[in-house]
This record gives sequence, C-alpha cells and structure tokens, in this order.
Amino acid sequence: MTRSPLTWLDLEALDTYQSDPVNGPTNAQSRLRLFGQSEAEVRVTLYRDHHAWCPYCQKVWLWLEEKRIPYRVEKVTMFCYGEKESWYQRKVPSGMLPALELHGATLTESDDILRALEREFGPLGYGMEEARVWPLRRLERLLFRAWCNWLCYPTRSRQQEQQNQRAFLRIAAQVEEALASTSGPFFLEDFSIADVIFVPYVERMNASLFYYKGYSLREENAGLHAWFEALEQRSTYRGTQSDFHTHAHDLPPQMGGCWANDEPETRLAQQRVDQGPWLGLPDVSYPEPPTSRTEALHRVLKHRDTLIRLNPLDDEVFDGALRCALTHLMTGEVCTPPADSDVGLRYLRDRISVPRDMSIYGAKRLRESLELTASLVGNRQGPEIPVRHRRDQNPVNFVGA
Ligand SMILES: N[C@@H](CCC(=O)N[C@@H](CS)C(=O)NCC(=O)O)C(=O)O
Repeated sequence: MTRSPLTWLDLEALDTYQSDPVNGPTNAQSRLRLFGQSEAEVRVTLYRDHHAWCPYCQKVWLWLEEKRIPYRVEKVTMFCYGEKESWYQRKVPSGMLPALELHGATLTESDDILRALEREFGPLGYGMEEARVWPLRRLERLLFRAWCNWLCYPTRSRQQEQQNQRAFLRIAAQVEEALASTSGPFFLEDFSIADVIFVPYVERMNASLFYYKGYSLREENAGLHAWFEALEQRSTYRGTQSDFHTHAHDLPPQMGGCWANDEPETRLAQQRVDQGPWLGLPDVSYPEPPTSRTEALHRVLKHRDTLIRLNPLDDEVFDGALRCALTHLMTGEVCTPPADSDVGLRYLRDRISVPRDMSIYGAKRLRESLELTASLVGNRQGPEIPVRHRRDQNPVNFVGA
C-alpha cells in the first residue's frame, strides 16, 4: 500500500525553510552579502558563474566570505551551459570568470583579484606573495598538473594508467608532508590564503578520482582527510562545497574530457554516485543538518513551474510524479507515481547541482526520494548527461524565477 501524493498547497505548508542570503551563512543564491553592515559599505562586485561551479570563482568567493567583506554578486553564464551575456562580454571581452569591480576598475585573473583584495582589505592570514605561501602555491600547481595528466588523457595500457596514478600519488605525498609540517589541520598554522588556494581543485580531485578512477583521495590520505574535516567546520566552506555528482558531470566539458579506468571499484563508485545511495559517500563528513529536507523542498517549490516545463515528461504526469517524490521526502512514506514517470524523475535526479541549487545534504535527500519514487515504476535511466557541454543546465530558464 502506498499513500496518495500531497497537493502543492500541502507541500507549501510544509515549507518552513528560512534563510538569510544577505547576512546569513554563505550560500550560492546570494546577490548581496553584507555581514551585518550597511549597503553603503559595499565597495566590491564579484562577477561569477550562475552555476556556482567555476573553481577560480570559488577561490575569490571563499576569500570574500572568510574576510566578511560586503560585496555584490553578478552572475554570468559559462560557455558550456549557454550563451554568454552580451553586457558581460562588453565588460570582459574574453568572457572569462571571475571578474571583480573595485573602485570602478574591472579586474580579471583570480590571482590578480586576490592581490588587489589583499591591498585593499589586508591578507587572509598571509599574503599571496609571502615566502611561506609561494612553495604551497607551487605545490598546488604540481598537484593540479599531475591530476590532469591522470584524469584528462586516454591511456593506451594499464601500465601507462598506473604510471600516471603513481605520478599523482608522489605529489599527493608531498601535500601530505606539507599538511603534517604544521601543528593543525591546515597548510599554515591557521586557516589562510594557502587553504583557499588548494580548496577548488582538491575538492574537484576528490570527486573526479573517486568517480573516474575508483580512488578516494580523502580516505586514502590522513592529512587531506583531516584538512577536509577542518574545512567543513567552517560555514564559509560549507556554503561553497559541491558534491561528487555535480563535479563528476560538470568536469568533462570544462576539462576536455575525463577518462575512467577499467577497475571494478570504479564501476561501483560510478553506480553509487549516479544511482545512490548518496548518504555515506566520501564527499562530506559533517553531520546532516535537520534542515536538509525542508531546504530541498523549498528550492523545488521555488522553481517548480520551470522544472515541470523542462522535464521530458508530459507536464501533468511529471507534476504528479514530482509531488510523489516530495511527499516521500517530507513524510518518509512511499507514494507510487504515474506509470512511466521513472525517466522524468531520474532526469531531475541527474540535474540537481550543488551548491547552485541546494546544499550537499539537501541534494542527497532529494536524489534519494526521486530515485526511490522512480524505482516504484521502472528502472529506465533518464537521458544521458552530455559530456561536451551542459546546455541541459542552461541558467537562462531559471533566471528571474
Ligand atoms: N587564469 C584564470 C582562469 C579563469 C578560467 O579559466 N575561468 C573559466 C571558468 S572555470 C572561464 O571563465 N571560462 C569561460 C567560460 O566558461 O565561460 C583565473 O585564474 O581567473
């Protein structure tokens, strides 16, 4: 026996999610951040991607959040998701992100932006050019290159694959040494610019190596494990943190392809990331907050008309199916959706983006309810996620909602 779906009115009544995008914890939806100050204090505008995915934007975003500098956010479309806004191309002809406006000047290149911010507001622990930071910046680039060599090129033999893996692990061992050389979990004594520099790509390495190589960076390296745990104590990092599913499927068009090895662990990891269960994956270790389900509900309600319109199913069928999944999300009770709605439910399951749409736990819970509900009527997967672009995620459909 399964229950009948809640109506949209019932679901709206369960939406108790409260957030304060301006003064509350770091979140991807904010267009203005004040940290308790007045709007007159705002001297900075950050131009970053709608998708909240660009790693160079994450670096500047995290820095501003850690320093609690009031700023405005203008969101821009990245090429692989859709058309670049013409107003942005007039401002930054290359269309590259991030950009920052400070005292009327437009700055690009994330490192130049950070240096300008340091001159204006003081460093985050240390400055980019300080002697203690330089070797860490170099090490981050070495790790980045070894990761690209392993992930982004097809190999002709198992031996070559193993060589690339060993080369990456040699640099990862140097990162472990750097982390072990300080008394705390961070790269220098306290959280600083050095950690901000490592965050974007190490987070992407953790996700992509799990998904494409069956290798759990965070679990195999004690220093990085402790580093991630310490980062996750910070609401700033939590607000920018993405999950395995988002990174695994957003990286290929950005990197020009990601190549999976042929190991059984990799197949298991892929199945787990794509089809669940999502709780317990090594992409997050702080405890689930009590608001995860209401957050997911709130975000779906906000965009429900667009989600129904874009779904490959007939609007009326998907309306009912989505309400069944949300009924499960909020009540824990199983609710059988209309026949043949499995494809549409899995289409949405595959297109939840973290942190753009919701936090990591909100997404896990929503994916879980969509998958469980879909499984009641079939085992067909949704349309394949494209690997050369992600125009299936074009923000133009959601802007102004
Ligand atoms: N060196 C630049 C790299 C920035 C960069 O590669 N940005 C990418 C996004 S991750 C971009 O804007 N690409 C154009 C696009 O995707 O629209 C920096 O550090 O800021």
